Amino acid sequence: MVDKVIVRADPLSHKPVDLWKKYLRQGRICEPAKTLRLDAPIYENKVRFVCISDTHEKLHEILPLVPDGDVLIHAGDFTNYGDVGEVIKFNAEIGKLPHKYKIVIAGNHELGFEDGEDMNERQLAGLNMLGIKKAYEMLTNCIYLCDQTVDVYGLKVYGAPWHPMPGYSFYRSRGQALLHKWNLIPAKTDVLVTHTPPLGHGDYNSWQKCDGLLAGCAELLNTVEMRVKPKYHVFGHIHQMRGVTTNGTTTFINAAICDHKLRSEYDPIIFDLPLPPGRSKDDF
Ligand SMILES: *[C@@H]1O[C@H](CO)[C@@H](O)[C@H](O)[C@H]1NC(C)=O
Ligand SMILES: [Mn+2]
Repeated sequence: MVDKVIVRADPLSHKPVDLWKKYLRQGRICEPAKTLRLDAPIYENKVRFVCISDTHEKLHEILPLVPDGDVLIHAGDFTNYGDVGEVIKFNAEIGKLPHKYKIVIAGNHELGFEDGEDMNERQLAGLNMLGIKKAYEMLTNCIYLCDQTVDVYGLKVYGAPWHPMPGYSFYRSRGQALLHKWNLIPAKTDVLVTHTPPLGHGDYNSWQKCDGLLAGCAELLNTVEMRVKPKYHVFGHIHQMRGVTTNGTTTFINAAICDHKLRSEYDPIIFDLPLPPGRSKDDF
């Protein structure tokens, strides 16, 4: 029997810059990686994933630029404040895209999406007027994941919104509190979707000083590298670091669409995963 890997909170995780330097000395890797061109042909035996994140109410501006594919992933921050009107607008816009599966997680800007969180009067008034409890229940044109897995074409996609940025929805402190959330990710995950980057990949944040410039989560990196080992890890959050990196095994995708001034600036990022052997897309 194989022992279950247990990831421990790193005592240095509240000092991301020092910790990342230590990890690099210990042989951790972050290198730029290649991506498919957006016009790459789609194959019958491969599932095409199309990744976007941080559209911040600008999805309508990029709708014509989102390439076709089998699975669309949105890694959070589709609104600015989680307002009911913004959510309704996003739901209508994502409904126009052709992908068979559209997977969405929340980001720190989806205020009010966290169960049990204090909502402001305005949010509560808006929701009560509509006679619903939670804004995410209005996401009828996509699959909303919060600490959940969805099976697409026999591949397991897991989504989680947690991040270490205080003062927003889904905030948890670095160390044990975030690790507690990452411990919910099943080991057999093929594609991991989080809002926050892991430490060291697509997380250099020149616009925020509180974390000493590296915004990513060490416990998430350790969970990815030591226990879950997904083929792809998709995230956003640090807009200006949009791009693709690898540690040699897992590919890390920061799929931000907006830049730091919330202009829709960057292209979607795509990748393919082989269909499980003996299956065809029509089986699903
Ligand atoms: C990269 O991540 C994989 C998990 O997918 C892990 O097994 C491997 O050790 C990591 N590589 C490095 C250099 O840390
Ligand atoms: Mn954002």
